[in-house]
Amino acid sequence: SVPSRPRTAEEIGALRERFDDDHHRPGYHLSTPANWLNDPNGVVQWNGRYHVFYQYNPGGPYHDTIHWGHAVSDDLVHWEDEPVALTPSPDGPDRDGCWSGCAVDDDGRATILYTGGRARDQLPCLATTDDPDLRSWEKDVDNPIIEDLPTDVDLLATEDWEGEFRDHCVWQDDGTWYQLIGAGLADGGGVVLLYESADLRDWTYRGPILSGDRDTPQETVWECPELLDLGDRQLLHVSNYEDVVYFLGEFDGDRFDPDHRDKLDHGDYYAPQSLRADDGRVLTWGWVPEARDVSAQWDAGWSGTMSLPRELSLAEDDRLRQRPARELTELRGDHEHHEGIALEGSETRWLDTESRFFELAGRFSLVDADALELTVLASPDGTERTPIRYTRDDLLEVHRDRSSTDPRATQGSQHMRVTPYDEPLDLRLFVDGSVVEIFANERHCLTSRVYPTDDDAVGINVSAVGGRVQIPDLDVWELDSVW
Ligand code: DQQ
Repeated sequence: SVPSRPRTAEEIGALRERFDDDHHRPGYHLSTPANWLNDPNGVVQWNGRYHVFYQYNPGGPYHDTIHWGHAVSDDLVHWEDEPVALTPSPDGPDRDGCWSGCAVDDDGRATILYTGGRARDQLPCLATTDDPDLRSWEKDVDNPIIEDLPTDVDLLATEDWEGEFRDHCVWQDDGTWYQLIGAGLADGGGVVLLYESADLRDWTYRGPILSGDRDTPQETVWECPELLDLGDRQLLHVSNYEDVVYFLGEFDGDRFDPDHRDKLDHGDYYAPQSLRADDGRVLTWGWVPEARDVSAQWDAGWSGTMSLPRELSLAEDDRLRQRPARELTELRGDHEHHEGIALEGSETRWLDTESRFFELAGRFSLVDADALELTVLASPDGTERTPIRYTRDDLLEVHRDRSSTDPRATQGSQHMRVTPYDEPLDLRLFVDGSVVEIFANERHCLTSRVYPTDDDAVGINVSAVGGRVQIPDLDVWELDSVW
């Protein structure tokens, strides 16, 4: 007999126990109780509580018939599983999936705009709730609320879709609602389209606010656009199938004029979404996909996790600042502290901490060395290890060739440039089961997935490469689980 699907928050939460012995499961990153997770959706602080919904397939660890999963937190650190919030309606325009969307406050009523998928259509849908816990949602009888693709722009049609047209960022300004939708253009290039409305239901198409380079293959579609007001400047980010690209610049109400472009994260990170907290902070989560093949995901029984919540703001030089949310220091447990570590030649120093669940914070200076290596998840004989290398060329590289002996784990290195900075390099690193999330100089992020097989792959060491290295401060804290 087929077991009935868990429905209450308790039943859903109980699914987690199945993975208690899985040392690749994140302990303090927001994750699904089981099965598949991708994009964060509808992130909002509502009645003081933080809600993160997410693309969820309760049927298995693969992307299909997407629902909206739901987790809630009082402190941004500890999370509770909630019942599934949105389920595809068999006769509805979201029959094949409730795809990504956002939540807004419509004069006291929580309202979601999301993409409904049915056959070759993907069109905007709306749902509302008066439930203070945001558990039960009512879909609008007039869904899809935008019934047709815009006609004065030629959108890319594919084998799967009438037009690549999805994902929503919605805000209100002076009584008018504005909406961004991600899309692809028929003659090439991703694009962000602007709509406006008086009531969140009747929408008028205004035009593209920014489009991508039509000759760059990975710019075919821009998914999950989001516009953030960072005070003096605005930030627009889009996910282009490979990376999350952000632009800093100015939005004049019609067009976005960018003057700086970079990636929000240089590793395994996609389709982020942000909320404006009651205290004014912009807090952002991104989907951290797996970097192992589908058979390994199937065996694991779960796939995907969220990044840590990140605080986004403008730095003094008007560039983007990204820091882990300050609340995360609550998780800090056993602590190891060092001052003035000096290493020479190819000297290696092992730390006392042995863990898969920790935060490391330090400052690192290449005195005359070519590089330094901070190695995590190292087995005692070094068979498995993940070196994070900081080089004289201002690169930070995560080397995954030795991270796992499992051939199903993705190998190869990931890297990012860590300028501008003031020496020494300031690093905060979070290791959580199979997640390595790095913040450099409170600006640049790289999130990586690694899957050591050895239960003893818990060592941490630092070493110099070809010269002297100084580490003025180094702290390691073991971190608790948040579920
Ligand atoms: N994921 C959703 C889409 C979005 C994509 C489907 C980005 O709405 O474009 O699960 O990862």
